[in-house]
Amino acid sequence: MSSETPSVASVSAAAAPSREDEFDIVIIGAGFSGLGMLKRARDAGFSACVFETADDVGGTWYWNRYPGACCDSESIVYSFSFDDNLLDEWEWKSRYPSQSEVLGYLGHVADKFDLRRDIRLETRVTAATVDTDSGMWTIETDAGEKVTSRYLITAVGCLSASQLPDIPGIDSFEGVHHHTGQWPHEGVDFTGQRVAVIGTGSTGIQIIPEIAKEAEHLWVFQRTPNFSMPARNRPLTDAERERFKRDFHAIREEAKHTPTGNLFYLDERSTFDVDERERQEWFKAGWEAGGLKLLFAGYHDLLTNEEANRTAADFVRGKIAEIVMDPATAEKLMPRDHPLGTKRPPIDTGYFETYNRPNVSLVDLRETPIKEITPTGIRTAAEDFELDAIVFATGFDAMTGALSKIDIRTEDGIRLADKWADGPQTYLGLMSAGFPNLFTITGPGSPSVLSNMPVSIEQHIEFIGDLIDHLQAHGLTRVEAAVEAEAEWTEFVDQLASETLMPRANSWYMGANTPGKPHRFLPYVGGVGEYRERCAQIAADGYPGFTFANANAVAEVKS
Ligand code: NA7
Repeated sequence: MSSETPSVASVSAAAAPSREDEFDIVIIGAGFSGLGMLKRARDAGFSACVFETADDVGGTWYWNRYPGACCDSESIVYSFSFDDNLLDEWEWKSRYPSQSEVLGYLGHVADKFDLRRDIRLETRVTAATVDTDSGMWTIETDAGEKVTSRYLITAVGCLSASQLPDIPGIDSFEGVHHHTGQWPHEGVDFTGQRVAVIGTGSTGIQIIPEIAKEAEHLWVFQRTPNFSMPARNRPLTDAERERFKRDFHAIREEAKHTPTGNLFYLDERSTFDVDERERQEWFKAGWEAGGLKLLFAGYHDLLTNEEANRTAADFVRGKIAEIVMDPATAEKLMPRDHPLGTKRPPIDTGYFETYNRPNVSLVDLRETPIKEITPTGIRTAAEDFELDAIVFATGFDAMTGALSKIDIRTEDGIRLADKWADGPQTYLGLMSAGFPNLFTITGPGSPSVLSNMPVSIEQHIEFIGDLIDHLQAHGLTRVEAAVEAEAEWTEFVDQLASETLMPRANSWYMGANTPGKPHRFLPYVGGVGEYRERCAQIAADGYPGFTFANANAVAEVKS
């Protein structure tokens, strides 16, 4: 949008509230998505405002500052790609960036592009109501503000609504207790303390080795053992850093078209195309390379064929048996109730080795469930544990949790949360019928959490930005997902997932970790590259599946 073009809000405004109460675009959240979207909106000449609950930018990297917090995508692909200067001046230190490094990067992005002036920190959006005829949104905050906006874009993150477990007595504990997703800025000193960690997902697997170094004793309360693979994190060499800068665009272009947005390609061979010896060598090479290579650059049928999956799962179980010295503990740490990769696969630094420490014990909650939390500790079916601190690494209401915390509704009182009561319904994970001019960056039904997030986030930002430009260029102000397109997409997302092993686990991908949530596979398994091509084709074809209307919402047109 050129600077001469009147803003969409000024075109449609009936009364004339003060400028700061009326925007072309309101964005919720100032993490990767919100910062990138703000930059894109501003570059296109739109007035935009970001609301952010925290007192600084960073999103998930602001909140998850627990010891050991680290990204599990490699730094070379974990960044914005829209600005060459940004690329040139930023130096990633390690193969996988730590939480503080990513947070520093996002702060730098906000400063470099002067984004902060359009971000209202410490302000939670509580409600957003759309006039379905015009598509205009009214947004309310906990600061008592009320603003209007032509477009509302949620950039709330897929894993931001942290969840405490529903354990009796949880409020009675008198010691130190924190959820990893809301870690105190000043840190927590566990030196000489008796500590419990509940949860062995990606977060638990990162924090457990760190706490074990400080605590007098650490008890890990495990409900489901997890397949974890060594990250093999290390400092980047100068030569690597130089190569990354030199070849960045080619590398990024490549990542955009892979299944996961990382530099992984599935092997063309099936698991049983090769003999046992070759297969073992291949798994070993993946394990030694570190990260998720074994799975995402492995045989192409690992996530679709149960027997194939079992070969890789057996390999990882064998590694657990090799690393953990006590056979009984090793056995308890071996996942047997879900195929490899069907829960979010963690990568770790010394996770299984931690159980060889004399100050670490594993409590298997399948054998001895937690009965209650008491003022002094945790009571299981077998034992009382006296504790100074409890760490809840118990995860998030994933993909829909942060959205459902906002009262998103139409003026007629139809709530998005009610519409999604049996599972989210979206077109491309981007829009939901009945809620015009609302976009959900990395929403349910998009590749999102099955991918390297910045690659997926940038693709959504580009798609949404181009779609809004398209509206502007055609004198249109209202866009909505068509009901039929949404139904087809939702069905397609389900169908694709059902062709894989992914729905076999009680995972947060399935909503299974949140009491009362319907069990539906939430992200799109078709892959980042394939999804990108679909979206590009839809844009090239004039956006079939979306319906458009002009400024006065009189004539609905299909582009
Ligand atoms: P996850 O992956 O949801 O892991 C949460 C863990 O907490 C998992 O082991 C759960 O066991 C466990 N949990 C949850 N509730 C309970 C109760 N009530 N009792 C015992 N154990 C419980 O969250 P993370 O924070 O580790 O990771 C989330 C994502 O953030 C991660 O994948 C990255 O993408 C970043 P369960 O498996 O449900 O039996």
